[in-house]
Amino acid sequence: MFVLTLALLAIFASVANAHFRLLYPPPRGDFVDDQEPNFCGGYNNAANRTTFPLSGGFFSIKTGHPSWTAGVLISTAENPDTFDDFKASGQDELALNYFKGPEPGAGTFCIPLDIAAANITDAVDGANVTIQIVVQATDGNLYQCADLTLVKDLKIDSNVSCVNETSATTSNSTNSTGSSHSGAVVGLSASQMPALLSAAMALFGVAFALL
Ligand SMILES: *[C@@H]1O[C@H](CO)[C@@H](O)[C@H](O)[C@H]1NC(C)=O
Ligand SMILES: *[C@@H]1O[C@H](CO)[C@@H](O)[C@H](O)[C@H]1NC(C)=O
Ligand SMILES: *[C@@H]1O[C@H](CO)[C@@H](O)[C@H](O)[C@H]1NC(C)=O
Ligand SMILES: *[C@@H]1O[C@H](CO)[C@@H](O)[C@H](O)[C@H]1NC(C)=O
Ligand SMILES: *[C@@H]1O[C@H](CO)[C@@H](O)[C@H](O)[C@H]1NC(C)=O
Ligand SMILES: *[C@@H]1O[C@H](CO)[C@@H](O)[C@H](O)[C@H]1NC(C)=O
Ligand SMILES: *[C@@H]1O[C@H](CO)[C@@H](O)[C@H](O)[C@H]1NC(C)=O
Ligand SMILES: [Cu+2]
Repeated sequence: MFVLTLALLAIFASVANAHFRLLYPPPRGDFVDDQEPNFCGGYNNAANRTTFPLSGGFFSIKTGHPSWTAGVLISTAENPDTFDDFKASGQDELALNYFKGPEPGAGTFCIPLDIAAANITDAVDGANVTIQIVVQATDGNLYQCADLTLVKDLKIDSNVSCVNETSATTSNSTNSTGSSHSGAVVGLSASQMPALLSAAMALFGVAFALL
C-alpha cells in the first residue's frame, strides 16, 4: 500500500509539472519537465541555430498554467551557459519585458517578439544570439532557450503556426477536459494516459481500503 501511494504521488507530481513548452523557435533540446526550473530548461550548450527576424518576429508557447507572466531574456554571447550571460552591467537584458499572460492562460500563445525594438547592443543583422523565455507561474520561474541567427527583413516561414488558442476558445464545458494547473490538457503524452488511469483506479482502491 505504501509503495502504491508513492507511485501515485510520483505520477501526480509528474502530471503537475506540465509547465510550458516552447513551440517556436525550436528550443535547445527535447522538453524535460523536471529540468524546466533550471537555466535554459536544463540545456547548457548552444544547439542548432534558427534564422530569426531581427524585427517583427514571434515566439509560440503552450502552457498548462491558467495564470502566468512571461518575459524574454537575450544574450549576445556565442554560447551562453549562465544567467550572467543574459545580463549587461548587472541588469537582465530583456528582448521583451515581462507581461501578464491572458486569462485563462492554459493553451497555446503566439507572442510578438521585435528584437530590434529592444535596442540590445550587438543584437544586429547576422548576429548569433540566444533568447531565454521565462514563464513565471505558481511553481516559480521556468526556462526554455532557443539559439538564433538574426536576419534583417526575414519573414518567418508561413508553415510555422502562430495562433492563440485556449481551452475557452477551442472547446467549452460540454467537452472541456479542464484546464487547471494539473496540465492534464497540455503536455500529457499518450503513454502517460494509461498510467494516469490506473493511478485514478488505484486511488479508488485506496479510498475503499480506508473505509
Ligand atoms: C542539428 O542539425 C544537425 C544537422 O542538420 C542534425 O543532425 C542534428 O540532429 C541537429 N541537432 C539537434 C539537437 O536538433
Ligand atoms: C496572443 O496573445 C498574446 C498575449 O495576450 C498577444 O500578445 C498576441 O498578440 C496574441 N497573438 C495573436 C496571434 O493573436
Ligand atoms: C530604442 O532606441 C530608440 C532610438 O534611440 C528609442 O526611440 C526607443 O525608445 C528605444 N527603445 C527602448 C525599448 O529603449
Ligand atoms: C554563428 O553560428 C554559426 C553556427 O553555429 C557559426 O557557423 C558562425 O560562425 C557564427 N557566427 C558568428 C559571427 O560567430
Ligand atoms: C516549413 O517549410 C520549410 C521549407 O520551406 C521546411 O524546411 C520546414 O521543414 C517546414 N516546417 C514545417 C514545420 O513543416
Ligand atoms: C469538442 O472539441 C472539439 C475539438 O477538440 C471540437 O471540434 C468540438 O466542436 C467540441 N465540441 C463541443 C460540443 O464543444
Ligand atoms: C458550447 O458548445 C455548445 C454546443 O456545441 C454551443 O452551442 C455553445 O455555443 C458553445 N459555447 C461556447 C461558449 O463556445
Ligand atoms: Cu508548472
